[in-house]
Amino acid sequence: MTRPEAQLTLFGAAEGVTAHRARSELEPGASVLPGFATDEAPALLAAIEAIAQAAPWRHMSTGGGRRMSVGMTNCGEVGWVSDGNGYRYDAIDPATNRHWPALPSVFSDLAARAADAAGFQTFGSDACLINRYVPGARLSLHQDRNERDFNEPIVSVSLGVPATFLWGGRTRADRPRKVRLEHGDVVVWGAAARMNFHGVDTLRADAHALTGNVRFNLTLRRAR
Ligand code: MD3
Ligand code: FE
Repeated sequence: MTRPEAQLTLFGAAEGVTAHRARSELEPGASVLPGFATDEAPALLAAIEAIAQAAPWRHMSTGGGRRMSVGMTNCGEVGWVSDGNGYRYDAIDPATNRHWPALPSVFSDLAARAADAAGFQTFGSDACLINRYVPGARLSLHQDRNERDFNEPIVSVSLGVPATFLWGGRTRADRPRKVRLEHGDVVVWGAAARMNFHGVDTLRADAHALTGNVRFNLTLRRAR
């Protein structure tokens, strides 16, 4: 949703280092909210740590049977899993045979506020995929198509080491644009942008005060 008057609004921490980066739309439906999650980052990171205690990091297999370099876990009603039988959302964590940990309100509240700021006033998340990148990890170009309703946006939160996000087009052949995503940045992906191909370039060795050499990415979704 394009709201020209909002383009001048600064989001995120009032005195934060990202305050000079204005909100922007990558294209209609994809809104970047620089630093929107910076204040909550310590609480988000603590929640990630607790979730990973109950549902450990794992490297899932792609459809082709290759081990993904990104470590993953989930929280919420269902979690995204990939195991060679394909990709799906499952209420049970195959690594523990238990339900995934609950979606913390610090995740779902943040996602609702970000979606609202981007023009999606009714978004309620029920699942969160948590990605963990160490130096050398990457996520190849893909679409997110396992969710039930593609009219619902996805809210992503970047934490820790910055990454080069690859923003593709409607087909795999469209050459991706490079977008730097930094600690605290939130992006809301919906409407016309929801089915675009996207990925993450190989993470370089770097250090962040709160995460060391790691980048985390949360994607808050309405899966069901
Ligand atoms: C655009 N994660 O988990 S977040 C993913 O940084 C994923 O870990 C990346 O792609 C990461 O599926 C990128 C940005 C993102 C997430 C979901 C999208 C962009 C999207 C869904 C549709 C369009
Ligand atoms: Fe994705």
